[in-house]
This record gives sequence, structure tokens and C-alpha cells, in this order.
Amino acid sequence: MIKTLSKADLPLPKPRVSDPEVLAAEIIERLTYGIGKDAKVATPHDWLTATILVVRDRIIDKWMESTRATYANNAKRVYYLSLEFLIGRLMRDAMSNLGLMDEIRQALGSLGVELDVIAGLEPDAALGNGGLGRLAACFMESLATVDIPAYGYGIRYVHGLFRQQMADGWQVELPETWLAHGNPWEFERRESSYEIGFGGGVETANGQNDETRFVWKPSERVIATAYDTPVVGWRGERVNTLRLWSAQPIDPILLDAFNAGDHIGALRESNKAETLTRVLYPADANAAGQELRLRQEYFFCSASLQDILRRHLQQGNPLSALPDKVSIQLNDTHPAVSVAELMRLLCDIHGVDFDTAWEITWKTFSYTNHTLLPEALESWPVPLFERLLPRHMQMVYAINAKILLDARKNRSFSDPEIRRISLIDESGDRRVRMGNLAFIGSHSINGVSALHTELMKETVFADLHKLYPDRINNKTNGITPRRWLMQCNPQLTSLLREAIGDDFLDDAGKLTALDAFADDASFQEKFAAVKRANKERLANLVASRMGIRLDPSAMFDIQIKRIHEYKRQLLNIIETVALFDQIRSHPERDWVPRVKLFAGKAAPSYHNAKLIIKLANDVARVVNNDPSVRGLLKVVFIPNYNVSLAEVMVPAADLSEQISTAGMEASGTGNMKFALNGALTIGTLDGANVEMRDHVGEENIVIFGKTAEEVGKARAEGYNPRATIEGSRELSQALSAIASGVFSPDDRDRFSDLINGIYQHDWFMVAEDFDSYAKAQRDVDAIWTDPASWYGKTIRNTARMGWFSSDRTIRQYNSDIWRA
Ligand code: HBZ
Repeated sequence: MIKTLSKADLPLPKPRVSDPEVLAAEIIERLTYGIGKDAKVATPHDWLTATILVVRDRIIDKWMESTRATYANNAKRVYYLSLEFLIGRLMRDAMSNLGLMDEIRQALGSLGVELDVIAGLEPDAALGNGGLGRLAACFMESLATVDIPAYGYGIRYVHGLFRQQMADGWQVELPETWLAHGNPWEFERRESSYEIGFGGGVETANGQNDETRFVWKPSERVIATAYDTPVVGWRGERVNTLRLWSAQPIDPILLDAFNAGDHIGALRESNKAETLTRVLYPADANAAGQELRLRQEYFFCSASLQDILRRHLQQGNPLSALPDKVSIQLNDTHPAVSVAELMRLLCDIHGVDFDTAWEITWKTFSYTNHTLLPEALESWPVPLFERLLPRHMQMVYAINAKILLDARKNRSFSDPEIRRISLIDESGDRRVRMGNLAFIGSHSINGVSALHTELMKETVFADLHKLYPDRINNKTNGITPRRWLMQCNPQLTSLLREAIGDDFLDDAGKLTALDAFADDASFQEKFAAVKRANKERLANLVASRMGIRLDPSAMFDIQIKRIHEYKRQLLNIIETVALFDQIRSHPERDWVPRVKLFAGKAAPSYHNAKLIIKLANDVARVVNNDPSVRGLLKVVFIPNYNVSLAEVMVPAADLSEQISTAGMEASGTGNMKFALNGALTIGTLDGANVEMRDHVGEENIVIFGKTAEEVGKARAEGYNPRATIEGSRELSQALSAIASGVFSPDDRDRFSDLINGIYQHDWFMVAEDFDSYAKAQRDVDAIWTDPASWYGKTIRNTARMGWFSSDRTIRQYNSDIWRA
């Protein structure tokens, strides 16, 4: 007889055992009963899925524990709203954080399966463009690691960032299909579904106390369904949730239409709904202006806020306590419409009065800005905003009235200042300014490096900063040392443990103990051997993917990031051309053999970025096929840059290129990954490079070029690039070679516009910084020629980069902003 248990007495499953034999048995069981495959005929993909399911079980135990504890303590929760999460692969991360790597390797080995082979089959979750999305992924891991109850909210795009192929050196975009084999990490939560409206109009009704209430009657509705992915922190102590929304139609098929023979029309609604979450916008540095983008933004904000309020109320908390129990961090302005949506939910659905709702709202939100580039600042035409979100438009006007009246009362604000503070840009066609909405709707506004934060105060947000002088603060970015040291560079991790023990695994700040080994010859030798092995691994990848042979004893000089003019891949390529000239004209000199490696995607509509990719490939073809170079210089553009490729390239770098025009890169995070893995940085005083110099010491980084202040001054004074170019022989020769078709004999004018841009305005100061850059490169050569000095510096980089752990960043967010 089995007796019925009450809910409270329901047993918990037995915690999982993790010795290799048990793991092997479970993998077979999953293969058989979970996937329905006989081990004898299982494909490598089946093995991968079965292994992930077994790892996932270990996560679930911890996941439920974490969730139960947060619920029981009625703890404050942090919500990270981001339109992008650039995660990459999850299996190695999960195994490593749970401490299961060796056991799983053995378990699979006993079944005749090689872990590294199946791990390489896992697709990257590429739900992001670049730094902003990758930062969100590092933050999710650090939030779990430092034990903060947190949820990430975003969109479950069916197609992540496009796959990049090269056709004759040109970028071609192909669809990405990470869900093709299913996604064993996620749990669909049908019960967590919300209705999302668009369009229609606003009606008024009488509320309980006879006040007017506004009722939005949307003309279109879709369903948002949650998909949850567990995120494990270091040592598996806490597991948080990444909740991604997928759009579904309310009626999967319009049967009336179907029965009347309109088979396509019957699916129209359904297709329209699913289009919402089908694809990630591939623009990383300019605002995507289409209606679909605003729909995506509103869709995920509304679903997330409804979910957050439901959880808050379910715990028995009053709405007035929202700021005490909930912190919502807006990752850039993409989720800024949340400010208006929370106001709508509070006022229209929950009957809170406007002023109370407003206080709850700005105390709950905080906003991170990631760029000062004017073309990236989001704004929506008023007619579009009003048509799609009529009630939110009213809210924006109401908030605006409140703020502008305040500013008006405060006599020190002039008319132009008030115009710039307004949520509505009236300078051309009227637009809703999402940056101003995010700022005004938040109690904290942060930049992502010290320099960037100062520039925010002086430029884009100068007027709002004057109105709210206590709100802007800095939170310098960080990277998770689990993925970006322990997992991507196991050999260096072992060497570090041998030298300084295990403390750094739990606290990256403890890496400073390595300083004592920086000049130790035998340690230097081991450090060099690890670097060499990582370079061989990259050389093998390049050989197998591209058929190009690289010499691992040459200096690996790497620039990997999105392609953008302000990031100045062009400066690097022009200097490469100049070096190519020099090597041929002065064969008698002691040239340091170099391999110049590039990778990165260009936004599909960004003409000049695509030309820069073509130029890199054209230069590579000519340089790599010129016998007079004698192997002293190789140029390689590796296609389809993504997180997994970065995990191979970062540990293999000798030299890290961080050469943006000063004042333009908000922070950078690749810069941190390279330095942590023992590369020397050549860079400008931009973004977090400035703080990296402060931490590693100016003798351990190679800085060149104009400062942000000097760039501003040169632009203001009407800088004349032609004069600068004429003053530099090396530069003018390199530019004329490119412009005259030396690298593009099939189309001699291919690059003339690109080069003319430098002669005519040179907005990004390529010419102005060239000589300083070229000289810095020769300084790098000189250091390389003295290995004791080179490794002394690179070891000190690893030793002193611990501060750039995203654990530190997250702790600062928590102590200054969230207080969870
Ligand atoms: O955010 C980057 C910054 O350029 C970089 O300096 C910083 O380190 C990083 C993290 O703070 N910004 C982006 O990556 N921006 C985007 O990816 C983006 C995506 C969609 C947009 C606009 C920008 O519409």
C-alpha cells in the first residue's frame, strides 16, 4: 500500500553521485531512455546530448536549492534585462564550475567517447553581437558565483548572430541555426506565459474611487512563453536562471480561413507572431531603426515585467515595496521602454496613482550605458511609437511633463538645456529619446570604465547630469576568469596552481602572488612553454580550417572584435602594409617574425567595415605569397569569429591590439581577456585600457597615440590629415600602395574611397596616430628580442589583471546599486 503524502512531505530526489562509473551508467541510461538511441548506433551528437543531460541533473539539484532558499528568505532579487546574451558553449563551463571535468572525461573514455570531440560539436549560443552581449553572459556567471539571487531576461532568438563566410575575401552572411539539434539546456515553461499587446487605442473608464482609469485596447496580441536555462556559478554553489522569451500566436491557425481554402492566410497571424523572436539584429554600434526592433524590445520588456510583478505579489509583497525587493538593471537602452511599461502596469492594471507609481519606478530601475557614439543612441519616431504603443506614448508625455516642470522651476536651466533634457527630440522629425527615458527612469546610471563615465558626464548626459548630479557612477567592466582563464587556458591554470596555489581560483585578486615569479628564469620558461602550446593549438586550427601554415615561434599579434572604423582595424592593416614595405626594402635588418591575425564580423549594412575585411584579405593574399618576405610576416583573417574561436585565440596571443581612437571605446573587454592570459597590450588610452595601465604598470603595457582630450581638441581645431600624411613617408607610401590597387589588381579603385576618407577628414585619427603606432610596434619588437624582459612583462600582466574579474564588477554593482 502506498499512502498519499502531503505537499510538504514530498520527498526530494536523491542527490546525484558523481564518480565516473555512475556517470558512465547514467550517460548510457540517458542515451537509451532520454534520447531513445541504442549506444551501438549513437551519433556523436547523441553522446553530446546525453552527456549534457547528465551534467544538467547535477545542476538541477542546486538550482532548486537556490530557488527555494531565495523564496523562503523573501530575498531581494536582481533582474538583468538584456536584448543580448552572448553565451557561447555551456557544457565545459558547467562541468568546470561543478568540478566534474575529469570525472566526465573518464566516464566518456570508458565508453569509448572522447570528451573534446563531442564538446566541439556543441553549438555556440550566439544571442548577441559583441561586448555588450558577452558582458551580460559574464555577469550571469558572476552573479551566481558571488551568490546573488538573479534572473537574466532576454529573447530566445531562433537564429543568433549570422555565420560569416568569406567569398573571395568578402564577408557573406549565412543564417545561424543553434537550435537545429534541439537545446538540451533549456526548459520550456508553458505555465509562464503572458499576453503582449501592440497597437489599438486607449479608452477611459471610471476607477473604484471615481478617478479616471486608462484602458489600453491593443489591436494585436501575441503570447510570450518562457524558456529557462540554469546558470551555474563557480563551485556550483548557486544556480540562477536565464529566462528567454519566445513569441507564439494566440491562435496557431485560423481555422475559419483554412476551411474556406485560404491556407496561407490561415497562418498569417501565426507567422507574424513567430517573426518577433526569429532573429537577432546584427548591428552592434548603430541603432536598428525598424519597427520589428521596437516590437522585440517591447515584447521582452512587457513579458519580463509581468513576470517580475507576478513573482513579487505571489510572495505577498506590496507593490510599494518593489524597490526593496526588486532591482532591474537595464543593459543599455534596448530595454528602456520598460520604464513606461512598469508605469502602465502599476497605474492601469494595479490601480496605483501616477506619482506613487513614478517613485516606485525610478527607484527600481538602473541603467548601464555602453556607448557615446551618436549613431548608436536609440530614438523612435513619435508616430511609430504612438501607433505601436499608444498608452506608453501617453506615459512618456506625462513623465516628460513632470520632469520638465521640475527643471523649469529650477531657474538654472536654460531653454536649450531643457530641450536637451526632454524625452522628445523636436529638432527634426519628432522622436522619443530612449537614453533620456532610461536615465530619468533610473536612480543609477553607470558607465563601463572610468574614462567613459567621465565622458558621459561631459557629453551625452551633461544636461541630465546637471539635473541629477548624484546619479551617474562608474562600474568598470570585468570578465569571468572561469571561462576566460580556467576553461580556455587549462595549461596556464595548472602552471599557476603549481606556482601560487589554489587561492586565485576563488579570488582572482590573489593572482598578484605571481608577481614574485615574474623574473624567475625557470618559471618564465614554463610560462613560455604554455604560450607555445596554445599557439600550436591555434596554428593547427588555422591549418585545418584555412590551409595556412603558421610558425608558432613567430610573434602572434592579434586583433579580434567587431569590425568598426573607430576600432581601427584599418590602422593595423596600414601599418602591416608599411612593415611589408620595410621588410622588402631593408632585408638586412633584424626583423621580428610576426603573424598578424584578425577576426571579426561586420554589420551586414556597414559598407566600410566590409571593405576593411576585404582589404585585410587582399593584403593577406599579397603578403603571404611574396617570397621576399621570407616568412617574416604573415597575415590571416580567420572567418566566423565567435566566442568559441576567441577561446582558442586569446590564450595564443603574444600581442593584443586595443587601438581604438581615444574616447570612442566605452571599455573593451577583449583587452582584459588577453592580458589575463599573458599577452602584452599595444593600445591607446581609451576605455578600460587606462585602468589596465594603472593596474599592470606603465612599463608593462605599450601605450601610443593621442589622448581623448587631444582627439577632441584636434577635431575642434579642424585638424588637417593631408598635412599629417605628407609628413610621414611610411604612411604616405602605404596609403598610396593601397589606394593605387597594389592589393586589388582586379579592381584598382576598390579601396580608393576608404583611403580618401583618411585624406579628407580622418575622423578616427588613423593618420594622426600612425607614426606613434608604428614606433610603438618597433618598441614591441625590441622587447620581444629580449625574452627575459618579454616574459617578465607578460607574467606581470597575468599577475595584475585579477581586479578585472567580473566578480569584482558585480560586487560593486551590488554594494552601490542593487543592495541585494
Ligand atoms: O559594450 C560594447 C562597447 O563597445 C565596449 O566598449 C564595451 O566593453 C562593451 C561592454 O560594456 N558595446 C556593444 O557591444 N554594443 C552592442 O553590441 C550594440 C548592440 C546593439 C545595438 C547597439 C550596440 O543596437
